[in-house]
Amino acid sequence: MKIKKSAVVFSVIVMLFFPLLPGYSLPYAENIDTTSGEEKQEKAGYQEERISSEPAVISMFSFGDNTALANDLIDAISKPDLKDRIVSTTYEGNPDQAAVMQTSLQEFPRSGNQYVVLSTGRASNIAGVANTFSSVDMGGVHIPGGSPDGYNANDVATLTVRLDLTDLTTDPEPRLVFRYKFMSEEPPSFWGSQFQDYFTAWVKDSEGNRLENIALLPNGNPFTIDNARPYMNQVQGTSQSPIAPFPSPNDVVYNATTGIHTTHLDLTDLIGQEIELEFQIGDVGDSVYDSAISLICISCSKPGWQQSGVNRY
Ligand SMILES: [Ca+2]
Ligand SMILES: [Ca+2]
Repeated sequence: MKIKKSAVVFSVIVMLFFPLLPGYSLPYAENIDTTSGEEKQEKAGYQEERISSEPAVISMFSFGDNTALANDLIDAISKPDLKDRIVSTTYEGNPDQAAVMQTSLQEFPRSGNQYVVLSTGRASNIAGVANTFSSVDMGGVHIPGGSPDGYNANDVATLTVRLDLTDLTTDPEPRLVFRYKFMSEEPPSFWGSQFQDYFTAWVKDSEGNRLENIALLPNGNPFTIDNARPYMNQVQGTSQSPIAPFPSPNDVVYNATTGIHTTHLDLTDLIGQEIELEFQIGDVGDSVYDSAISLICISCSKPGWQQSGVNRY
């Protein structure tokens, strides 16, 4: 079944990193982004046929206890001031969809020596060049209606850290910061399609209820294939045989990447409670063809990052 699916890969690279809280200097500048229905529908403009619309394996089961993996991932990207507040970590998904990386790719790691990749494919296989086509059905977690657009999500990888903010103070203003890059094999053929792979970072309350997605593009929209398009290299050709402009540096298998984005969350209103931060990546519409390599950058606490999301953060 996997073989019949001729099409596109996608993947997402998320580079996260958390400096945090007390003692953390507020933003200067740096950054930003420069590279720049559940029913299958053939849309005008498709340059290649995409045959599968459902994952080979619909799985909503757990992949078992991933506590050790979750701890490794969060530990790799957390600043000391964040580590002091960690209550617990969890990872849900195929374990091969997440990895701590040290190989220099896409300007990661930054000031530290490692970063984390969350992918809808195999996280350890992201290195390459844009015209390397790679796509994997990981038989991963399926979430009906799980994408920001309400489409079914497949090969979902979710990393969550629970933080204790009970003794946080307002001087200096407490902030949660992370940096990331979104990459995909979906462009260019599936821009304007239903294959809206996504990345979200939800702040959740102590009960685990989602409060707000704080991984937002500069215009305030969530990270999906179409939303991110204006912030990605405008790759040409097809998704399986892309042509320049490629991501710069051209060192991953993804056809298009955003620049590095930074989210700053003012924690003042959350003082006195425990919260969760949930990072999630998903394939949408199908789950094949991604040779996932997602990077998450961690552990470099470099103050002065200008936020690229909406101003309230
Ligand atoms: Ca996809
Ligand atoms: Ca996949």
